[in-house]
Amino acid sequence: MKLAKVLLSNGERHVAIVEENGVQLLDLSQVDNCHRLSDILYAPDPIGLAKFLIDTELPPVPLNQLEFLAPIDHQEVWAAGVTYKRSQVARMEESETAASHYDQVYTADRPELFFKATPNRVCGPNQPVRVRYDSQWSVPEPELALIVSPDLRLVGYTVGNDMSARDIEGENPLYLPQAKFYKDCCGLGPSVLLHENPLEREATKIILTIERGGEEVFQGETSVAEMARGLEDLISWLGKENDFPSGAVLLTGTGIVPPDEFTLEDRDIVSIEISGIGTLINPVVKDAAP
Ligand code: DO4
Ligand code: MG
Repeated sequence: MKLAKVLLSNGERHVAIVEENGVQLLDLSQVDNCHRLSDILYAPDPIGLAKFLIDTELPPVPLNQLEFLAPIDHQEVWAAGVTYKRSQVARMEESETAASHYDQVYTADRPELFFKATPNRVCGPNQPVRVRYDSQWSVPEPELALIVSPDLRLVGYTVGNDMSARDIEGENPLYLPQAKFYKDCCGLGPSVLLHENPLEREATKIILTIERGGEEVFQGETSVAEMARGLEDLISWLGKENDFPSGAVLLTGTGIVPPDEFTLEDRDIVSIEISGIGTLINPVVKDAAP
């Protein structure tokens, strides 16, 4: 089952079950203390609860009569890095001085984890993700995103984009927060696939496509099987000496990095497809330097 936050043409926002051709709106007021999407995601039986909440008064809404919003409430967004060989190689090329750090973290027991975004910095489907005006070398990072409950259960999956300024990170690894954390730095959506069975990692393909002026300028593909770490293992590191009263979203690292000569430009279109989970499409915005 997939759940989403949607905006209807009359301006109403709802939580909904996503079906083949439309969404079924939910009436959260039927249950005490159920106010938002994450209250359903963190429930002991999210599928049973979502079915119970179906608003039988309302017919399904066709997909062309709504917008999907980022499937986030009050969660912090965190990210893991250098979890795929391709990312390790790309980072080592980015910075000669820091190469050994990336090399070591790829095989170390402790993963690289960093704070990625607050909800106000997250873009939903079709909202512009941003390239910093002070970066001349930026890329999208297409990543499987895990929805983690306050008690550190993996409850769902969505598509994530960890926008990254490679020149800023490459200049000095201490600049990582500036390379990664800024306004509109993260894409999430369009919906959350509830975690029912373990993910089939080989079959879960991630495809990144970038278009410029109607032409494809990059396409790359990987699968979650290429990731060198376990999903539950990443969550358990995230939870060490940390509390997430609102839960967390954890991006799991990129396995696709465009060639070094590639940088995103204003008005590029980034499309990230993860099989079985969804396709997240965002235009890119880059302002002129003030
Ligand atoms: O070390 C830098 C960040 C790595 C990252 O974001 C990734 O591998 O996806
Ligand atoms: Mg990343």
